[in-house]
Amino acid sequence: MTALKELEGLNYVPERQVQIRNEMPAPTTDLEQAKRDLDETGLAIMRGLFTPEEVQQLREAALEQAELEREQGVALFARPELGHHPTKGMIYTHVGSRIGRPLKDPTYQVVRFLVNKGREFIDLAKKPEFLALAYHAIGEEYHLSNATALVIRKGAPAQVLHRDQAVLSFETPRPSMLNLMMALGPYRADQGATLFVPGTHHGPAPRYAMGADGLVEVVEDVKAYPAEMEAGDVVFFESRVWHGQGPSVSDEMRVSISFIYNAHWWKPHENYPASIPNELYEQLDDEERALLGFKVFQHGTGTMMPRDPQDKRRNIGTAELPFIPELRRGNGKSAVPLDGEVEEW
Ligand SMILES: O=C(O)CCC(=O)C(=O)O
Repeated sequence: MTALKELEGLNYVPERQVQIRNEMPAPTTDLEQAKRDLDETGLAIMRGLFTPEEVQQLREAALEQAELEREQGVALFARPELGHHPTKGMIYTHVGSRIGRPLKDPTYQVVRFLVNKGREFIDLAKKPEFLALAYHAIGEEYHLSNATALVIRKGAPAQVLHRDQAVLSFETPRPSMLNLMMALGPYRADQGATLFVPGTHHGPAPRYAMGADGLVEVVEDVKAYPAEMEAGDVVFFESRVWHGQGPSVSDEMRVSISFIYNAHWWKPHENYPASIPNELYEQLDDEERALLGFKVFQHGTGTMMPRDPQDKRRNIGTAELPFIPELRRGNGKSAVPLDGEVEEW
């Protein structure tokens, strides 16, 4: 008899038996090798995916956006010497994080929602090798969770080692997300190259304690290795492997783009169905909308309803819903049947 979980459509993915390696993988141009590295070490570095011109164009676009966000007082940045904001929370775990205009170059700046900030970033998120490794790691349907540019400058402290799926309080047999970091210039240890503890993707999660300086630190005494890369290299890492941004002591900026893809049932970091401008929505094809989380795969997770009778945003992969407001006799509001027609059965 066929086991229920093996029936078509139930997303049964057999677990892979892998030999865990506690060493950094070498950069590779071979996608199959990258898949093996990801399985065995929790990360993989790919080389040769981009021309120098492509890297330069992405770098210029990311840096121009970052500069204008600073100029226009809407930058998400950190300057550790500022300490905690008197009233507001931190951006991620970065001490001295602020939203506004930095009065001097911040040690950390993140440009979020890149998909709203240039067609080239959406095209980049569709790179076949990125999608192949996302599917390989996650093992089922997924969509984009996060698209950011990062600029790290001298004085940036090391980020606390963490797992990207740290919100889960239990171990998972597969990762819920695949993260990648593309180097848009040199990506050396002295510039804060991402640090990894290879082989930690098969658990347990790091434990944390408050250090003498009042900052959170990892209890385990582990060796973390920098993923040093050339411009255009990409490090892919699954959401269970321990990692964190390294400290920068260099006058040369570290510039990178990060994408996270997550399993279709995971709450994404960036809620694109709620956040992308109408103008962009209308330019996207169905494949792109699916990548941004508009597709409903199974069990109705992520179902949308029109926000007003004119709303054009729709799910893909499930029945379209009509606009239905609060209906009370005499409140003057009405529902709008689909296509203006009521089906009677
Ligand atoms: O910037 C990096 O090197 C790593 C970033 C990261 O892991 C994070 O922000 O969670």
